[in-house]
Amino acid sequence: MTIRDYIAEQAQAVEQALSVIIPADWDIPKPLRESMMYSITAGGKRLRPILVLAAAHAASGIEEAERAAMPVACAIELIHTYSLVHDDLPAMDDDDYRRGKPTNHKVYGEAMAVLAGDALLTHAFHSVTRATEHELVTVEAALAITRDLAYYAGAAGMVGGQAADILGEQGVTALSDLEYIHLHKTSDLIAFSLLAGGRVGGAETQQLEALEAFGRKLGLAFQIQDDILDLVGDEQKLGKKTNSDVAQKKVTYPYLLGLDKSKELVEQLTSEAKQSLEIAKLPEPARLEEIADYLMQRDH
Ligand code: GRG
Repeated sequence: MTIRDYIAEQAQAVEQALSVIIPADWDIPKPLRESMMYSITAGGKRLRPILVLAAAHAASGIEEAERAAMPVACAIELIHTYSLVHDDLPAMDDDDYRRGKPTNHKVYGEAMAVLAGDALLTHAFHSVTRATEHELVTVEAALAITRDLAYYAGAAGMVGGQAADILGEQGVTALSDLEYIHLHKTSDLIAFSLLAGGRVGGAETQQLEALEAFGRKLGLAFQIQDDILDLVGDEQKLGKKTNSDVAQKKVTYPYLLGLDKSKELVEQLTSEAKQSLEIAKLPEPARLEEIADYLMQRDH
């Protein structure tokens, strides 16, 4: 199977799991449930959950580990989705479109969008606990994943990166400031995905460290590629407006380094990421390596 087909197949499995992630028998106000489901089912590449599944398989050498990892894969997509809903709010990036559709607050109003984001975030932790229903996932692994999720998605992770971004707006001039923002805002959820997949797959401590490093570098490469696509990408394919960074006077890698150097950096980071993966010596690392190459060449 080609990597494109693999990604498409895994994305479909994730979509299926997400479509029933909120229990049908929970008594939830209708607009809140609708607002949550609107963003959960709005599409997206499902990159982070696919990385969880691929890492679980790579670390265990067992395909069944993908099924065991699905609740954790859904959890990271719930966190990612909440972050997008909140990021699009007028108090933050004030965007009208996301994933090719009107943003959550444009459809359900600001208050419901805030609450839908809150509920998606909370539900992620519920989903992690359900991973223990599969015999491959120990309670210890689920506990470690819960702790990691709180760390990588929280104040020292993605939320911290977003705060640094807002605090530094237009004041960022050093590459190191920009790197801090990207490492936390983007890389942390990707690093978590690799780490969590590794935990489901029973990876050893050193393998977990190498997987985390793989994710961190891959995440940085992914974000720089995102900045590049904002300048030279296709609006149709991206599902959002291009040149938004320029319009918002955002300091990005292409702004600080130029387009060519930024492209070189994406290649360099991808290569470094793959070196970290090699160090992990996983039983079946091929798909993870292919995903790294695929992301470097992505156009959306
Ligand atoms: C509001 C706490 C809080 C955090 C917001 C996600 C985020 C942090 C901001 C969104 C803006 C942005 C460009 C963030 C960097 C991460 C990133 C590249 C998000 C887009 O991820 P994709 O491309 O999106 O995986 P899809 O739609 O494919 O899931």
